[in-house]
Amino acid sequence: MTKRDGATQLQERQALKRPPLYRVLLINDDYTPMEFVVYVLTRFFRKSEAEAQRIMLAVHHQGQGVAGVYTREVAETKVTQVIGLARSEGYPLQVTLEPES
Ligand code: TYC
Repeated sequence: MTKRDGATQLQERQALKRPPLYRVLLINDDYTPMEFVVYVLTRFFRKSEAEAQRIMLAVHHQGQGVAGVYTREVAETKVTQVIGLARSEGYPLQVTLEPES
């Protein structure tokens, strides 16, 4: 059997490796309406109404919570879109990324 060279072996390992994942975190504040946060969770993070309510209340009581887990580009796009919508409505909602592990 033909032995692959070092560069080819490296490419093969990287093709098998999972991409790094990032948590999108919602941060609590005193001004963003609960209804808006629930809407964001259903629209951008594809949560059911019940799950969105649960996550929103967890953030409200605990200060932050996970909206979803995605690859870097997808997570960054969601942060940009959610902050854009929040600001266009005049809300201070903060959304950030953190590496999953
Ligand atoms: N604390 C807000 C309120 O009482 C609701 C809220 C929840 C805001 C989650 C932001 O990420 C948030 N209206």
